[in-house]
Amino acid sequence: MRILTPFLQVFVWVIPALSQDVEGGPISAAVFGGNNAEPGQFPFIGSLQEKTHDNPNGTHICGAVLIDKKWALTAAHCLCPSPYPSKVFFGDINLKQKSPSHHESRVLRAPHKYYDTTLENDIALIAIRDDVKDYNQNVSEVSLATSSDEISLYEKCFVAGWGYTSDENYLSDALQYAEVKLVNSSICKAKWWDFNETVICAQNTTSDACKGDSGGPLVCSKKSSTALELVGIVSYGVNVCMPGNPGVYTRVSAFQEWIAENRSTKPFLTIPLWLITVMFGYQLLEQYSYFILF
Ligand SMILES: *[C@@H]1O[C@H](CO)[C@@H](O)[C@H](O)[C@H]1NC(C)=O
Ligand SMILES: *[C@@H]1O[C@H](CO)[C@@H](O)[C@H](O)[C@H]1NC(C)=O
Ligand SMILES: *[C@@H]1O[C@H](CO)[C@@H](O)[C@H](O)[C@H]1NC(C)=O
Ligand SMILES: *[C@@H]1O[C@H](CO)[C@@H](O)[C@H](O)[C@H]1NC(C)=O
Ligand SMILES: *[C@@H]1O[C@H](CO)[C@@H](O)[C@H](O)[C@H]1NC(C)=O
Ligand SMILES: CC(=O)N[C@H]1CO[C@H](CO)[C@@H](O)[C@@H]1O
Repeated sequence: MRILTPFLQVFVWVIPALSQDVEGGPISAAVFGGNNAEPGQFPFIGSLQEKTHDNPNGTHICGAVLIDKKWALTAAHCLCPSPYPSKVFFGDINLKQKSPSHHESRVLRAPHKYYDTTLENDIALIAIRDDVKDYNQNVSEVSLATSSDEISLYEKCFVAGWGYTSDENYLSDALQYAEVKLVNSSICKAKWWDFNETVICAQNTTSDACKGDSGGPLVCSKKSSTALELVGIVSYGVNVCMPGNPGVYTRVSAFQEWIAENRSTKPFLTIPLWLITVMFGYQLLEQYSYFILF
C-alpha cells in the first residue's frame, strides 16, 4: 500500500476503468466506519451503470442523485471518459437485488460545459429517458441546497454510495453511508490547493468516500430538522480514501443557475432519439444515444 500526499495526488472517486488515478498503483480503499443504509434512508440515490457485451446486466460506475422525475445529478467525470454509463437505476439499496420499487432507465447525459481536467465544474445532469412515475418510500427526489452558508446552516451530513469499502477493491452490493462534517474551505484549501468556491469539503476521522462513490450525494439536514438537502456531489479525494482528509464535493449551491437553466430544456429528449432511430436503426440506438448535449 502506498500512502500518497494529499496535496499532490488527486484521485477521482470513480471505478478503475474511469479513474484518473495519477499513480496507477494499488489502491487501498475504504469507507471506514460506513454503515449499511436502510431502505428509504437515501431514496434519491441511484446507480449509474455501464452495460457491455461482456456484462449485459450492467456494472456500477458511479452514483447519481434524483432531483425530479426526469433529471438526476452526477459528477461530470463519471460521464466524460469512455466507457459511458448507459443506464441508471433507482429504488434499490442492494445492487444485486431488485426491490419492488426498482426503476431503471437509459440515460442521456449532459456534463457541465466547462468541466475540465482541473476538476472544476465536476457536475452533470442526466436526463432519465423513462421518467420515474411515482415516488414511494424507496424512490423520491431530494431538494437542492440554495444557501452558500452551508457550514453554519447544516448540522448533520451524510455521504452514501456503493463505492469500495475495503482494500479488496470490491464495490459494495449493499448501499453504505457515513456521517461526515463540513469543513471550512480555508482548512480544505490548505490540504489541497487554492480552489474557488465551487466545491465544498467534508470529512470524518473514521470514514471517507471512495472509488465508485463519485457522483453520489453529500446530503445534510438543518438544525431542528431531519429533512435532507443535497449540498454536494462526490467529486474527488486522496487516492487511498484515507479518513481524516477532507473529501472534495461539487458545491450544489454554486450551480443552482446552471441546474435550473439546463434541466428546463426538453426537446432534445425526443428529437435526437427519433433522428438516430431513423439514421441508424433501432439496434444502434443504444450505442448512439449518449450525447454530450451542452
Ligand atoms: C444477468 O442476470 C440474469 C438474470 O438476473 C442472470 O441469470 C445472469 O446470470 C446475469 N449475468 C451475469 C453475467 O451476471
Ligand atoms: C423498499 O425496499 C425494500 C427493500 O428492498 C422493500 O422491502 C420494500 O418493499 C420497498 N418498498 C416499496 C414501497 O417498494
Ligand atoms: C464520524 O463517523 C462516526 C461513525 O459513523 C460518527 O459517530 C461520528 O459522529 C462522525 N463524526 C463526524 C464529525 O461527523
Ligand atoms: C473559516 O476560516 C476562516 C479563516 O480562518 C475564518 O475567517 C472563517 O470565519 C471560518 N469560517 C467558519 C464558518 O468557521
Ligand atoms: C475558479 O478558478 C478558475 C481558475 O483557477 C477560474 O477560471 C474560474 O473563473 C474561477 N471561478 C470562479 C467562480 O471564481
Ligand atoms: C441548453 C441550455 O439551456 N444551456 C444552459 C445551461 O445553463 C447555462 C447557465 O448556467 C446557460 O448559459 C446555458 O445556455
